[in-house]
Amino acid sequence: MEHLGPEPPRAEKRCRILIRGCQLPIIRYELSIPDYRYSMLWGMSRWIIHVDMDEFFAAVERLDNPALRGKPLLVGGDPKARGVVSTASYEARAFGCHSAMPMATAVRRCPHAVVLQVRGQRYHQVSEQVLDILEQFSPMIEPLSIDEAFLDVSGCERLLGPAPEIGKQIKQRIRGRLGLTASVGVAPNKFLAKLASDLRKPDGLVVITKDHIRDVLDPLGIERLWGVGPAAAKGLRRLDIHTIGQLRLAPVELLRERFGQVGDHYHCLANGIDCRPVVPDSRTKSIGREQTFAADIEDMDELIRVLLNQTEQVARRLRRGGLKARSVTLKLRYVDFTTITRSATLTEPTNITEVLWRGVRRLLDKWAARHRRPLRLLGMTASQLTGREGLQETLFPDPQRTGQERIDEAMDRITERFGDRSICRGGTNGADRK
Ligand code: TTP
Ligand code: MG
Repeated sequence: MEHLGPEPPRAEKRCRILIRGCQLPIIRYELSIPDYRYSMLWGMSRWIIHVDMDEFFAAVERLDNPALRGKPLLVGGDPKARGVVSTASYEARAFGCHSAMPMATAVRRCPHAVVLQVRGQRYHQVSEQVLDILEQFSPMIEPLSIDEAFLDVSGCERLLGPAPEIGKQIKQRIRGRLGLTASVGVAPNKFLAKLASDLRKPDGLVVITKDHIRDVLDPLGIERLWGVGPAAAKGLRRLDIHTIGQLRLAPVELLRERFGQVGDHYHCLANGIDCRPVVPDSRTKSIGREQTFAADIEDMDELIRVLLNQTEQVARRLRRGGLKARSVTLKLRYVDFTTITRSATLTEPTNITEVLWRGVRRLLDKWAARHRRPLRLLGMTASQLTGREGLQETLFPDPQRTGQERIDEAMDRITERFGDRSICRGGTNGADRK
């Protein structure tokens, strides 16, 4: 773990600010910040973690084929069809290959590289597994792209330990459960956390504490500021501003004059201030799992085992996100790639494994009775999601249902502690069950 910079002198002042009628002690930093709100939010002492998987597509390819270990990999489009590089492994980067470069150029630079096609579905599957792990640490997760996410772990310390320790645990769990490495940044806000995760790639863990912000930021080039693209960087250089330190010292009026409101934003970022909250992915409309089989499957016991396992994972994900689903969908793909879906609406929204399973199992049985054929893909999705707050509690709770909830809780605890494969229901190890 790396803490950056020496202890600088603290320039802060404690004051009291009235927020919605309650007095909160707030530390206001003595900076020339145009908007007072920034210092208010800053005083609230958040801990944000940014997780970014290392050489993601290439790492997944290596995971699935250990013979690729140590070899330079280029994952992307066909060099003959003007394809571009999606990921260059670190071995290939040593030869000057990088993302978004024409594959033909990359192959010229590193002729002995293994060129692999993008397998989007597989990367999404692993991405989901990473999110599953992150959800074990905080419900406040904002996925940014296929291989990175923010977590707000403020307030999790009592349960999980200090934020840097949580960052370390996240890395360990991703490595232990998935065999992949992630770079993690831990800091008081999103901008600094994202910057931190990028400072010691691969397999890094960088913590930026409030006291070290200037030491970390000042020497960095302005292009490291989140949101400063090539055009803005050019504009700043024209003002003779090349480093974040120089930007911090530039008069905010000058920045405002040159860049409008964005000038204020640059000024705040250069001072290490970013009050943007972590926004959990509220766009989630459904949660699903699917599996493409290496060899087509017709055997019902086997299909039931796969489907029950998927249902357990989906139900667990719902419970962790505080969500309930009103409908379930079964997805089936035949050998000739024809894909069909079958949906059912449940009597009430639920995240109980048993109830979701009954719904999806009924759909599978109905399909099997009339159309049973070998399958190359099987999947299930829970949709029409509702948060807990939108649901009415039943006046007289069904005793069987609360029993099932207790079973789910116990299984979730075991899974969280020992991993996905540590415990399974009767049906998932071959026995049929209705
Ligand atoms: P990145 O996190 O930017 O890159 P990376 O994970 O390959 O490498 P690093 O160790 O530096 O984080 O992007 C994540 C994935 O997104 C990457 O593996 C492939 C995909 N991607 C593209 O398809 N095209 C692109 O131009 C970039 C930058 C990424
Ligand atoms: Mg990455």
